[in-house]
Amino acid sequence: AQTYQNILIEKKGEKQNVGLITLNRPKALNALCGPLVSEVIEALQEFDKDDSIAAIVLTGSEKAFAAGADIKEMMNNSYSHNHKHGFIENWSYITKCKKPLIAAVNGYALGGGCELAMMCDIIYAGDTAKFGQPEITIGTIPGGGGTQRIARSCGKSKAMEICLTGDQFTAQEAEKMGLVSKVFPADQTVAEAIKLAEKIGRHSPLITKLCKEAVNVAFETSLQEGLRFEKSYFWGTFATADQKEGMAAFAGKRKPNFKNE
Ligand code: CO8
Repeated sequence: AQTYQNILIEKKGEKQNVGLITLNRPKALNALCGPLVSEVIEALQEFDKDDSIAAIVLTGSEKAFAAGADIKEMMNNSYSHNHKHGFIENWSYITKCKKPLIAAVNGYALGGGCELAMMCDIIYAGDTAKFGQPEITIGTIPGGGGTQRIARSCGKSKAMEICLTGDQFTAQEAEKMGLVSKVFPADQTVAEAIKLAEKIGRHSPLITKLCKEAVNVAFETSLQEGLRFEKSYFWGTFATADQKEGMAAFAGKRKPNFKNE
């Protein structure tokens, strides 16, 4: 198995079908240095390829999901360096994962940490979680999707308030504004995220991937184009064995046995 310096990798759940990635750089509150992000991308790609894995959970510690991009690592970057090396462009690989990716957020999710959570498909938060985009307070702006993803999920006023003040906000506020889907006592966040992954994992892996892709299209196209995309995938599911199995199981009053085909 691969050995990592900044993350831990486990298989969880009754069927060991949930991939768990734990950010593990406690000295820097899981600040997202280059090597850490590369390891997250590699681990995600491994789990995405692994047929025994149905869904993936990404978490940090109880103190910090991640306190942002690594300020000390980037503070002396120049514009031309960032441009030449595509600084943090590799982050977008995280959004290329085909399997459901759930963030289980406890503690600080600031700057790049908040953006990393928002790259995931579903966010579960512990009741002590603190979100925020503090980049403005250190003379920069969000660079990992913060200005765009908050605007799309919470609207203009919230996005402006969060990005222009840099103020932290609580898990409860994040739930109210639609950024996170559920809040739990902090010591249960990861277990609940694993349970959610297991529930999703009972469905056809193939159909699950199509469904995830269809929802994501909602954030990238007009409504008409999105509806057309949805319809083509919906029709397309009827070319799969798992659609035949799912509907036959319903009609036969039995549990489906999906084959990922
Ligand atoms: N980068 C580097 N080191 C950090 C970071 C960080 N973002 N956050 C914390 N650390 C380090 C501290 O320097 C400290 O190290 P040391 O012990 O060597 O001094 C250690 O972690 C512990 O931190 P604190 O002593 O500050 O812990 P506190 O509990 O007092 O405070 C806070 C916790 C409030 C989270 C505080 O650490 C803080 O404000 N951190 C910075 C938060 C921030 O501004 N984040 C935004 C960074 S900018 C960004 O993310 C840009 C995104 C760009 C795109 C992202 C794609 C990757």
